[in-house]
Amino acid sequence: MSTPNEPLLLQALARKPTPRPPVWLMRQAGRYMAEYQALRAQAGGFLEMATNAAYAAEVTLQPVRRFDVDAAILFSDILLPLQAMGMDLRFDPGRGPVLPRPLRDAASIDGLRAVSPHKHLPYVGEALRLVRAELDRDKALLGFAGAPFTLAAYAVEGGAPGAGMNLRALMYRHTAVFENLMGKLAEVVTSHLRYQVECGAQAVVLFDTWAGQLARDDFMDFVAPWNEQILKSLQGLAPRMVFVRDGGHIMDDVVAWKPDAVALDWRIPIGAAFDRWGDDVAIQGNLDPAVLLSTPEDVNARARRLLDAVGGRPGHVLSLGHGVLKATDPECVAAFVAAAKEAGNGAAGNGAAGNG
Ligand code: 1CP
Repeated sequence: MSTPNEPLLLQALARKPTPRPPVWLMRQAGRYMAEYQALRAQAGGFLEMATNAAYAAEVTLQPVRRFDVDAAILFSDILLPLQAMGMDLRFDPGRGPVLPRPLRDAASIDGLRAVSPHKHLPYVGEALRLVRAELDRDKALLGFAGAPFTLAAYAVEGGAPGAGMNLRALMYRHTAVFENLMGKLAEVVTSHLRYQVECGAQAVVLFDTWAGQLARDDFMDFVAPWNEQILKSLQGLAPRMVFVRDGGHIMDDVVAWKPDAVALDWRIPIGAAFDRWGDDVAIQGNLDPAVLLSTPEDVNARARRLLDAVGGRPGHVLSLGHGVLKATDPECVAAFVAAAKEAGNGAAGNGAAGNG
């Protein structure tokens, strides 16, 4: 049942008809915003900002204030639970995450510690509470975690996974060790997501950015059971969204886990996605983030074309197919958000038949 203040995003995740599609962007807080850069400099770095609840809350709210998006996503990173498990983690400017002691053998994986989120990740819960206190009731607050395979990719490669061959070697040659790692990660991910819901997250996103690298058979053998288990254990607690980059070949299988929503990257035509999965799940996406390197006019036109392809079918969340790029002009983000806001005026989507 729809309640007056129920955030538009939550209505869409329940596939209720909405007056316009809700909109938010992956990595909506980030280096393309001057106010983010300023706060990051003040905090001393990314990790200092993410592990301090006051900074994390403030930066979470920055894009909501500036663009009036329909959701705030906790400012954090999927890799922080690896740090909580005992791994060294740093973020090098220009290079991204670095884990200088990657997991390559059974002993290092056995040595990972079990995580109690309220004890080892307390800044996450605190930041969520601070954000909720500031956030309008019609905005949704999102929590998230990396899925076990994606976390394993960073932990085993020691940073950005690239082709991910160390992980693949572990997976194929030392399958029991790989499974031990996946089991430990699945446990941490589950408790971390539960903790976020307890602290105010109204929906959760499971990011499996790197699982789309696998052939379908391997995805089914090595990835699917863990993700399905995590989703099942959260069923009824909060709506669950799954993102798999490069996942066109396994999206039928992802939908079969019965998540509440799937987030698509830009390679999957969204109209066809609604034809195929729109009765089963809500669908988020999926403009190529590189389009936001063009002009505000182009971005707005491309977003409207996307909305036309959806044709106002319920269960759509307008978003990008991956995170906002650092070189993005904030005016292009504003133009993207405007396309969703204008859709309610019959300009595109939600029952309007025209092509803009
Ligand atoms: O300021 C900086 O230099 C840090 C840049 C940055 C930011 C803004 C990193 C390092 N993480 C984040 C925030 C972040 N990461 C969020 C916050 C909420 C939001 O969306 O606004 C979220 C949800 C993530 C999730 C994340 N981190 C994923 C999954 C989703 C995705 O983008 O695929 C992944 C794979 C990461 C790893 C990571 N952390 C940071 C970087 C630059 C990366 C990617 C590195 C790589 O290419 O492998």
